[in-house]
Amino acid sequence: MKKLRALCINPWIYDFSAYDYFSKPIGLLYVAAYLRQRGVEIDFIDCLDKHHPELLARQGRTRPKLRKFGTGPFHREIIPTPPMLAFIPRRYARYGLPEDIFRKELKRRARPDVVLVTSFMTYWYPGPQRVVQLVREVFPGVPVILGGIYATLMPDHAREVVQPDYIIQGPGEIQVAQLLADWFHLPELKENIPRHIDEYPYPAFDLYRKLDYLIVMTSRGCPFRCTFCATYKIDAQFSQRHPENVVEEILTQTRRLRVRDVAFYDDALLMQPEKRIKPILWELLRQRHQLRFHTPNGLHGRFIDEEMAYLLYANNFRTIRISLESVAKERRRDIHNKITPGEMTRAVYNLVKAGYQPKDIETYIIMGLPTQSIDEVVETMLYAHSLGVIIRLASFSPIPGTVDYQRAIEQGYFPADADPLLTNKTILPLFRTREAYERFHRISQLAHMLNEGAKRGVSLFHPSDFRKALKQALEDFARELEENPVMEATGARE
Ligand code: B12
Ligand code: SF4
Repeated sequence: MKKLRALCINPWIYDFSAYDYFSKPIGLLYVAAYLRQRGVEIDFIDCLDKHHPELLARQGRTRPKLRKFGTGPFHREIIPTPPMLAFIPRRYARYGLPEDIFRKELKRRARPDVVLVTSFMTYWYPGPQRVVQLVREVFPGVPVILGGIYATLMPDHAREVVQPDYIIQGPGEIQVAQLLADWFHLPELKENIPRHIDEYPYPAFDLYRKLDYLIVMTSRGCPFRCTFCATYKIDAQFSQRHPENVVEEILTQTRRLRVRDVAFYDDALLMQPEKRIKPILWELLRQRHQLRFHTPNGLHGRFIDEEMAYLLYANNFRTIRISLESVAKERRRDIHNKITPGEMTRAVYNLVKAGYQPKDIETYIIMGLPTQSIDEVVETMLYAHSLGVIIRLASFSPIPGTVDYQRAIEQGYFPADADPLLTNKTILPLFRTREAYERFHRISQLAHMLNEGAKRGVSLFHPSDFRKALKQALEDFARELEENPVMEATGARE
């Protein structure tokens, strides 16, 4: 019997900036592995593949530019900025393979039975939109299914703008298999439905010709409900895998795929530590591996006790990011007190005791929330800096269905029918002015200065001096703008 052939595609990123910081479409790779296990023939194009031979040839390179731990820049092509984003003095680009290489990739394939396209950030929808257009040109009549985060959060928008034949919201493995079973009369695709995430096959990272790092998930979803976060809309349940299964995946996949770096994508990696992550880390330690681990998504610092800190250090966790978000009391209520300043201090203390230097630890601080003052952001930055850790400012991106999205609309910050492009984190979506962009840009510069100090083990400012300096800088800037409006129109910045 002829096998069903599915072509899986990870689209380009359209944005002001993008960097391969442990970025892989693990959701699509889970779906691909699940279908493959049930007999579907899988083909794969990743528009963000940095190792594509033709791309490398064009760049005159034999290997992509790689920085630390396999991360590195994507290939970039400047494109016209969408008019609604024109007030941002930066260049807009498509990141990933040049379009003609992607087109060739499509053309050199036999016609698939179905095309599966994933999606990530809501404001990256031009990526899936363009992919679907090109797929339709090359394979007219082949059904296209869109899944992933944008499709889940904004299905109506996706239906209208991307126009796939079908949209799947939420976890895709079982849903897509059932759909294909019905479309192609393949009842076997509906058999052996897993009841737990441990029963899913490992994501199909082997579809890459070359891999620089592996992504692993020990859980799906998150038990918290922070007001700015959409995780509960993407995967309503919080489920964790069995520790043995996770260790087995890490060891076999890294060996098979020859990678040394492993990043976790979990939203709540440290949750229920005694039952989950600690047994995983003890077992990994016992295996005397040579791996390096990374947690680009923020960790819950509350769970970093002495034992956890020891296990992270001993297992060679090289990227440690803790979500602090804000030290303001009322904000902490919104994030369900997932960490208090005291707990953050204790986490850093334990990590340093285990062997890290404060500068090895990074912390996420959120900015640009509805009603959030600059003072709140600065206070939080100063607090983090006083611990000697590196500040990572995360600008708020309003996500449909979240409390903060609703608040932003009700308080008049954001139009209810806004184009998702206006949720781009770079533009400070609630303000959407060049002036707000410049103001926050200054705060980012200050964070950069503090970080330069922290990297040298120096606390750059005494808090009260710093506060004064910051206020002065902002006032000076506002005055300059008033006195010299020409500034507004100049200085296109990268
Ligand atoms: C890991 C992660 C990151 C990583 C990077 C990941 C990457 N690929 O580049 C890091 C930490 C760097 C990151 C950064 C940011 N992130 Co982030 N991130 C996530 C996270 C935690 C996991 C995504 C993921 O891979 N999940 C795992 C897989 C298994 O799930 P999945 O992709 O949903 O796939 C399933 C289904 O969707 C479906 N599916 C997927 N594809 C397909 C395709 C088909 C055909 C089908 C049928 C089904 C299907 O099946 C899959 C398996 O069940 C999500 C939260 C979440 N829980 O989703 C936030 C999330 C995507 N991030 C978010 C945000 C806000 C950000 C930042 C803007 C934060 C900031 N302010 O700086 C930055 C922006 C980064 C940038 N480059 O611009 C938001 C999205 C906002 C938006 N507007 O869309 C999310 C939803 C979190 C939130 N706050 O609610 N992020
Ligand atoms: S803890 Fe993190 S993943 Fe969980 S709801 Fe809050 S922000 Fe989202």
